[in-house]
Amino acid sequence: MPDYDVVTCGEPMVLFSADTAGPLRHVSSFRKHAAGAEFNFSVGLARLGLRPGYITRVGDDEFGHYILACMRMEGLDTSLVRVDPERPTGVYFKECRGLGDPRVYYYRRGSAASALSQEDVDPACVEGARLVHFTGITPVLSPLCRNTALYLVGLASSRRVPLSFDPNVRLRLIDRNRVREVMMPFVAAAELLLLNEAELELLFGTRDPVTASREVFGMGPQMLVVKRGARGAVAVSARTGEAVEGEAYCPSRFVDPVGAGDGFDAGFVFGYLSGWALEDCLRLANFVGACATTVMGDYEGYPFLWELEAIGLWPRGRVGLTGS
Ligand code: KDG
Repeated sequence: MPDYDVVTCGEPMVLFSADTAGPLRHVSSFRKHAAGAEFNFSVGLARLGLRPGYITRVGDDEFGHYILACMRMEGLDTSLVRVDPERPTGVYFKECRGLGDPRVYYYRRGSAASALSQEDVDPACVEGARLVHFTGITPVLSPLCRNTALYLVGLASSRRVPLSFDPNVRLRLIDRNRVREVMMPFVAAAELLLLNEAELELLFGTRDPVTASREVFGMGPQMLVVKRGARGAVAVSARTGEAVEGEAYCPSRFVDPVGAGDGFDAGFVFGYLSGWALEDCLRLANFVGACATTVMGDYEGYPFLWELEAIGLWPRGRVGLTGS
């Protein structure tokens, strides 16, 4: 098994994005992509030169093989992926109404990934890893997935591998009233908590990062990062108590916001693990997030390391984990 820098676990899906705007009942052509929060995050890291380990399951169907092919194309290792002969690969559709965020329709109940179990997790995969990353999507896929997620969190903690967590609340998958109960064990286990303002309010009753940070730091995390979309992001560190703001990066073309949050997480985690200053972590995170919005797919727009160097986004005098 290769050594991974970051290990994550979640459901990849085939995404069909509508080619034309309007309710899906009137859309007759779609574009096929691969997607899934942890899948996107893994691609974001791999494009920056890290080695993510992505634990998942796909069906032994055309879509499962498509996901595997996309992983290989992005340089992701596939040895932690199980192919399930019985259950199908999950699918989701993206509708574009031009009325705020696109609407999504999931066809994932009973999917191969919803049966992710402890047997799918080789404990050796976290040996030597620098971080385990989770989103709150995995624990709400099924009770089995929730246990698997908790098992992986336990493995990380017993091996002193820090955890980053993004609740990524999907109200189509979880009742608003259950969000706190399901997410808090992951929040408490995390060193790094990344979330948007709506999630901050759901979990901590405020949209203000500094106010929330008091409760957050009391629970365990050492770093709170709040994503504010077009208003950039704020990071608060428990060590200094200081809030550092990072401006949003304004792309010259905006197509679709889905995937921006996962790209942001990948950019921030990359800088964090490289020991960069918070300003630089936020700058990279905002940039990767912005790149996601320039295309219809979730991750295809994420930047490659050489592009960051070419446009001078690489912090002066800093090296990344890869030493490039
Ligand atoms: O963050 C992007 C994800 O929302 C998308 O890829 C689909 O994983 C997904 C989900 O569960 O919503």
